[in-house]
Amino acid sequence: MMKLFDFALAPSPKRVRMILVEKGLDIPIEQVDLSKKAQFEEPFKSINPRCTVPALQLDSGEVLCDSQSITRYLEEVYPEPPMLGSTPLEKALVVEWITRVEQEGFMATAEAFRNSVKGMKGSAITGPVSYEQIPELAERGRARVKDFFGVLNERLAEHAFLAGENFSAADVAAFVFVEFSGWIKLQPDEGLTHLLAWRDAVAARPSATA
Ligand SMILES: N[C@@H](CCC(=O)N[C@@H](CS)C(=O)NCC(=O)O)C(=O)O
Repeated sequence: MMKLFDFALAPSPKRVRMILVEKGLDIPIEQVDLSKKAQFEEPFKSINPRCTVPALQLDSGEVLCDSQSITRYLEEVYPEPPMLGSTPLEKALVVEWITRVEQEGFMATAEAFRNSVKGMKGSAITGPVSYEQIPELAERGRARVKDFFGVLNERLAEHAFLAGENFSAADVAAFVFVEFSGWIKLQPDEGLTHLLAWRDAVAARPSATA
C-alpha cells in the first residue's frame, strides 16, 4: 500500500490531501513533524533527500517528492474524477495555472514568510542547504502576492474555475495558496469579488478541510 508523508499544518501536502478526498482515496498517512525538523532526520531524509513534504512512497519503494508528480501519479492510477482536466485544452490549462500558482503565489508567499520570520533564519529556502534571509525579498514577496490575487480575480471573472468550467488541481493549488497567504497576514480584499466567490465555493467542498 502506498504511503503519504505529510505535515498537517503545511500547505503543500494539503494539496495532496485535497486530491485524495476529491478522488475518494484513503491511504496511510505518516506525519513528518516540520516543527521538530524531522524532515532533516532519518528515516525521512533518506526517503526524500529534498527534505520536503509531501512525499508519496509507492509499493515498489519508489518515492515521488512533489505535489505535482504525486497528483499526476494518482490521476493515472485513479482517473476518476479527473483532477488534471479532460480535454486537451483543459489539461494544458491545468498545467499552466498550477505553474502560475506555484511561481507567482506559493513562491511569493514563501519568499515573504521565509525571509522575515526569526525561526527561519538560515532556512530561507527549503532543503538541506542553508540559505540566509534577504529581508528585501520579504517585501517583494508581499507585493507579488497582492498582485497575484488580482490576476486570479480577473481569471475567475471569466471562468467558474481556473482551467475553465470544471474544478481541478489548479483550483486546489490556488485555494491552498490563498490559505497560505494568511501566514503573511494577507488576504484578498473585498473588491476581489470573483476570487472571494470562488474561494467560498471551494471552501464548501468536503476536501477543503482535508
Ligand atoms: N513544490 C513542492 C514544495 C514542497 C515544500 O516546500 N514543502 C514544505 C512544506 S509546505 C516543506 O516541506 N518545508 C520543509 C522546510 O521548511 O524545511 C511541492 O509542492 O511538493
